Amino acid sequence: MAGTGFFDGVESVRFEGPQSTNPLAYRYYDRDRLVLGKRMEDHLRAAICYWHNFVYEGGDPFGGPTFLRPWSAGDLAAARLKADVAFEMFEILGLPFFTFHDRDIAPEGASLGESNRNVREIADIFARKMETSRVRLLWGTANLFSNRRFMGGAATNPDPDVFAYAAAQVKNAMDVTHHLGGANYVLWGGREGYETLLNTDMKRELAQLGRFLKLVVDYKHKIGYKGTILIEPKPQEPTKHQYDFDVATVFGFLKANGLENEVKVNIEVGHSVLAHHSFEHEISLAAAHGILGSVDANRNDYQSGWDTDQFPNNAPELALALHAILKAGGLVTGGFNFDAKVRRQSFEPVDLIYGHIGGMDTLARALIAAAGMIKDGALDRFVSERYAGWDRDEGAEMLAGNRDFAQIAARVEREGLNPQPRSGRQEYLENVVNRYL
Ligand code: XUL
Ligand code: CO
Repeated sequence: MAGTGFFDGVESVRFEGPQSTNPLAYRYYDRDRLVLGKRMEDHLRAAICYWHNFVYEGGDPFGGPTFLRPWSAGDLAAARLKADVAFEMFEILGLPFFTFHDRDIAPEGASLGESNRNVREIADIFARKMETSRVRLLWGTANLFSNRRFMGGAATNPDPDVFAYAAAQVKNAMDVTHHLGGANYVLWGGREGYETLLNTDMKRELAQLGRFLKLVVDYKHKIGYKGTILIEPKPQEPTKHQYDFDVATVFGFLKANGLENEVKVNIEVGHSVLAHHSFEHEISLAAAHGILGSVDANRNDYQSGWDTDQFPNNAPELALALHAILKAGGLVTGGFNFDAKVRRQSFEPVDLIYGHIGGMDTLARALIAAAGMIKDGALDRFVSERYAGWDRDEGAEMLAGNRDFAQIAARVEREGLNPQPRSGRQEYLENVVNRYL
């Protein structure tokens, strides 16, 4: 493979089947395989992220970079090299999408104007490369958390000039996402929260955040952007408390601002864990509220208490989430973005490839298992029978609001109602799930 030579010796990764021992092949991810009548690639819509692969250099709080990438100079020439390497990696992995923050792809300039020009210059390179590549943009976003100007928040900053700066930066990132045909635009409130209530007016900050989101939605319509606006919930880190804590909090916030039909959620596995929810809980709640948008696929260490962004490798766990996604009708504009990074000691280019192969095979196995559960129907049948009473007679009348307390009480006495408990059958259902794993 000609090009930068960064991935020298690594061939395109192909599907070879479960019996393959080739570490550079997919064993389960077979993009054209039909699952419930839809291609695997179209179910999963997997994306490779820019930041963990091409920006993260292996640093941790105790030590600096270990990866020593050839683009670490951080200037525009380095950004061009990074773009070349990125598209080589997209080609090798054969995944259909990528994602980025504005600051991932191009260096910050001396002014916002210069920064925006840098972003657009690299985005133009992307556009040219996309003419000959299959890869598409799943989503773009703006980094409103790394620069020190955002230390006190972006939209929720006490200084309105920071709000304005953030708006100008997001405008440019939305323009670029639109230009590249991005299927979604993401807002993760990196520092939209507080460190201490002693210096914080929470009421004002929530109003500012609501105003900012309305400006984003207005601008989307103004430029005719058809993609989905997504909020990515996270309960903490970097701030002690983030306002977009979890799906329930984000839904309440959207309702309060009348935006529940305009904005959906991008749910990250590790963020769910940090909020003390299971990933499938967050998926199911978003689906119940009609705001399931997209997924940031990764896994969190269950002991660490921070966001470890590891590659997914637990198919049984993910199968329950995939089951919830399939039940909800699947992802539409969304997909599975690998918001995952290799560990600090995995400094060789091939490690980036291994990470994604493992992640894809895990997603594929989870999808196959979930499709089996859907086909079998035992889980769905049990649940619909469990609630069947609400679909008819007095159950339906009560739910529709056609009975008041007095009428309900009168009927209970008249009919001598004495409801008997029924088993929740948890163990039976867990055994059904295990048939497919
Ligand atoms: C941070 C995180 C971000 C968002 C995009 O925890 O998940 O990378 O996905 O800003
Ligand atoms: Co994320």
